[in-house]
Amino acid sequence: MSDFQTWVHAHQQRFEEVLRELLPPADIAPQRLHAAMRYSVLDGGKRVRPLLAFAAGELAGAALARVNYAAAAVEMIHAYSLVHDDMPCMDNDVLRRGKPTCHVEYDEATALLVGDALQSLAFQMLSETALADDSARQLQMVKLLATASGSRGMAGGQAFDLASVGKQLSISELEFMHIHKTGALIRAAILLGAYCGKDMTEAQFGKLDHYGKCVGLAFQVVDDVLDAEADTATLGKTAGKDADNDKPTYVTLLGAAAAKKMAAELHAEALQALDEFGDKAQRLRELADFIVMRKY
Ligand code: GRG
Repeated sequence: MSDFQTWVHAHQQRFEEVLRELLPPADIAPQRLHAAMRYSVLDGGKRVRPLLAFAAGELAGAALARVNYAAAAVEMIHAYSLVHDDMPCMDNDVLRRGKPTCHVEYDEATALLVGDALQSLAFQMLSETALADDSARQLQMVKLLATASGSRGMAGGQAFDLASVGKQLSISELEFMHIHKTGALIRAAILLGAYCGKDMTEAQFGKLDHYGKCVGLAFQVVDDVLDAEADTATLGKTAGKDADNDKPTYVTLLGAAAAKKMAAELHAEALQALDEFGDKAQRLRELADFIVMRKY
């Protein structure tokens, strides 16, 4: 295993325990809802957003105990979005993270509540202990996650996505959609990790944010390529859904080769944004490599 793989593996395992502790126990009422929340968050997923938060936290010299809460908040928002996205009123999918989707394993009403409750819990995570050196910064963190996940972020991107089915979008419209639907939360994960640490200059936060914008979009471009080229068993979710649902993607708009080239360009731009940080940004560089080269 490379040093990076060891780092990823150690954080994934450690973070799983953090999530187990932070989620409500399944034997406390309402048991079924709590069990469904744990089912949807635990034992699955690459944990890319938490890993980005941990790497940005390392860069900013943040205490791990703080970043745990910020990363958990982001992962809970992400898990809620997947649960809702899979429901019959949206993407209507039966497989997620290699297991039946929440509404299939439980029922639709429970899946709806799982998303609602995870969203609330995310904001509890960001507000119940001190995560930043001053309260103004922590308030900014709460606002950042709210904006990134709301109608001007992820939920708005999802609305745009639902409205785009069967339509021909321009590249800039597709980019707008994905910067919101997928990119906003990835970008927030990075800044939240960094905000847990020592103050950086606004220019440095700007560089980190630009890195986040590039890897967030690259993540989606690669997702489009994988949806078209990988198989269901490898992805742990249904492959080929975009074409089946007549959704515009980077592959349908540009073709697979140009989409891969775009991912490579975004990767290079992301690395460039980290230039001034030196060795401290090594994990962020490696995560950018992983996001672009991933196979699932
Ligand atoms: C329902 C408000 C609301 C939003 C849904 C994120 C999202 C918005 C929908 C998910 C649909 C989708 C497949 C988007 C493509 C990119 C993406 C977010 C993939 C899933 O993220 P991964 O690959 O998943 O990080 P894991 O399971 O590894 O955490």
